[in-house]
Amino acid sequence: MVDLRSDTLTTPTPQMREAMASAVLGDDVFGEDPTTNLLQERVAELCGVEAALFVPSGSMGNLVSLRSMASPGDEVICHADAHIFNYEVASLAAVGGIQARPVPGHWGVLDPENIASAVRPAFDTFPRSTVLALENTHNLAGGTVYPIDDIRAARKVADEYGLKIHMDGARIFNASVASGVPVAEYCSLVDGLTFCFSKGLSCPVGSMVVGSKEFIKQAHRYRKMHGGGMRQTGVLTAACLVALDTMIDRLADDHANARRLAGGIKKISEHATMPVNVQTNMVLVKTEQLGYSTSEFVDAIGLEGVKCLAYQRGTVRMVTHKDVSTEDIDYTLDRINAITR
Ligand code: TLP
Repeated sequence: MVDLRSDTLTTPTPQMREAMASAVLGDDVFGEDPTTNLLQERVAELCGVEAALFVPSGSMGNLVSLRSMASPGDEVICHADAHIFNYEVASLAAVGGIQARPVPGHWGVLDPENIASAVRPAFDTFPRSTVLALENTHNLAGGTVYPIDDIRAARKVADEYGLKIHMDGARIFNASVASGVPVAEYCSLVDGLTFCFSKGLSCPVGSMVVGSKEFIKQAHRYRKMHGGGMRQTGVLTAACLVALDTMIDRLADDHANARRLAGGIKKISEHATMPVNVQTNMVLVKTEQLGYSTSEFVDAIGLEGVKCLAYQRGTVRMVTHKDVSTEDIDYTLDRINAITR
């Protein structure tokens, strides 16, 4: 079975399991878990920020970050395809009382002009525009990297209109490995960033929120409010420490496999995928080009032992990760070729 549905499917490495078993533990709600404290210090240093906070999931990381930056009645400007707008059960609105203001973008990137025109005038009738949310890499766009110059341009607009910037960097290490831009440089351009250990970095659980001390103090409070205050978290953060040492550089292998997959699919059907936009570990495939609707394709390739996910707009998503080898990619290509109509 080749499982390309998501990099969240990755299971911890033997080294992670060993570290988890022998982790020194304490009660993290008291701030006394030494392993978690060490992880938070190491992450803050790596990101070049004042503080970092371990949270159970990327969704909670985004929610506590945005609640820390915006109040009920405020508006968060984001890409219309943003994960926070499409895949987080409307938590911003339902839990935070915060409205999303989706704006169109191109391959995950927002035009500064579109950001500026989404900012509300300062008049009591309107919601207050307080935050700009960017996603890097951009999931629905197919794992595209937000170019650093575009982030700088967004920062300029944000400063002009007094907006804070939140970055949903669930896969920020994929972005960094692909672009060569250090994670600290991304962090230096935003007010807060969330990233996940539970995706390509292969940890079983956990995400981080990073930023200033003041911001993390707020996020810490919201984490507790949302039931995310956990006790002996060292059993989880021990795996994250191993991930920092062992799982970042190897993401380049996942990216190479994604390019191999996209290149191979293009040979099978010219317009089924766009290798030029395969920048990290995701490949979007237009199944009609292979003679199938998305659900038919998922079923047909599933019978061949390859799992993928039906996505938006007639596409399926295939994600490479540490449990997918180059041989698995070649097997997948062979099977796609065999079933193409
Ligand atoms: N994304 C999942 C699904 O929800 C689609 C996946 O398989 O890709 N931000 C981004 C950009 C994400 O891709 C995800 C997860 C999250 C946030 C939420 O992370 P979790 O699942 O830890 O809450």
